[in-house]
Amino acid sequence: MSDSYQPKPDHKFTFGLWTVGNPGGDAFGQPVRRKLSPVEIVHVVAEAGAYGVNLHDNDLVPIDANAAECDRIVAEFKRALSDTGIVVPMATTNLFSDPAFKDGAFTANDPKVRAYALQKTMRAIDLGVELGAKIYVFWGGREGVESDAAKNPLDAGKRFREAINFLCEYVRDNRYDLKFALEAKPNEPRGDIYLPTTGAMLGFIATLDHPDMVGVNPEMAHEQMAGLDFMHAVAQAWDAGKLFHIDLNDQNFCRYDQDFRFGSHNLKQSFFLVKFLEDVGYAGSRHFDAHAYRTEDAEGVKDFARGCMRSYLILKDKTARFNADAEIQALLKEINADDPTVAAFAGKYSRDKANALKAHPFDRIALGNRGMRYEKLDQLVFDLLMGIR
Ligand code: GLT
Ligand code: MN
Ligand code: MN
Repeated sequence: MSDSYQPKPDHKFTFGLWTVGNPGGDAFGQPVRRKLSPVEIVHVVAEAGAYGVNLHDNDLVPIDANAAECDRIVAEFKRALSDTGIVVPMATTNLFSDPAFKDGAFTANDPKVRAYALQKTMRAIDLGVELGAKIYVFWGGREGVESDAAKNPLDAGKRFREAINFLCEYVRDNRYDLKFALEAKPNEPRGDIYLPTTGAMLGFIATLDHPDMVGVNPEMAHEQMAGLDFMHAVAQAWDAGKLFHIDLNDQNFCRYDQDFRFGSHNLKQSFFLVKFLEDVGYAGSRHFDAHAYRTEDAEGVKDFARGCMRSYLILKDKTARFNADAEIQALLKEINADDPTVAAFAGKYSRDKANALKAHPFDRIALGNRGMRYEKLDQLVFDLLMGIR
């Protein structure tokens, strides 16, 4: 593999313990790979050249571990971090695996489950902060329904809001340097999950007591499951100042949660996403929330991890080529050219401006006849991505 695509810590590439550690079980079949310990995963990720690992509380500490076991596991894990230089930029809570959460966590109908979810999350926040995390993700995989007879979405929304408000206060009270990032998903494992898209999350954040502490963690495959353009969701989050974290992966549109290697499926969408992140100067983690195909062994897992980062770096290189390509840039300039005959109408409203615009003659037929040259532009992008230019 070419050296120019070698990952470095500055690239901020991270993997979840649950991603590289995924043993390949699915709804129809057993695991196919040995379960790696958190310490082993840290070494795999470090050898692949990543910057960090992210974790759920129970990726590291089993849900039924006692205090002494917990201390031992955390100490061993910290040693692996310091041996390798791997950091933990993000942490989260597993509020979906245990049967206690079968009807949700913060939105569960049983108030004891809701209280337990808060307790588990406060403890997991303490652990994440201890490990150095600055971002705390909330993915509510069980926060939904199969039947709307079971739960009123207004109640669910109120409960979710109360939980996030409570936890924001907990972080403030403890003076933790921690921000929250909400991750949307349309369905799976619930039939329908509340707040199913990044756009829905952004609307919800505005209703919180401390909206400044809360942003989003958009996941590529989750928007694609809903048939949406991921880069547009990311752009809206960026515009709102809410792109606190990002989950990169890939998948076929409108299917189950495939979590494929980044760059493995939708080449152009992946390119425009990388281009967006690089052009705006997104400085957060590039987290790969994906896993190796079930066909792979331990070596295939390494191929998967290296492949995610390599594809990102290749697409970053393509971004630089796109931005430096004289023909593409000339075409973009032509497409976006200002028109002095209407320049006076742009920008802020004034009554004079509105009156002048209302009186302005437009050649509607000519507007409709203009060719936009997008076919040519898009083919240039294709040629560039294929290495022809
Ligand atoms: C789970 C889910 C991911 C979330 C993780 C964080 S866990 O694997 O599919 O999209 O980001 O809870
Ligand atoms: Mn996913
Ligand atoms: Mn995710």
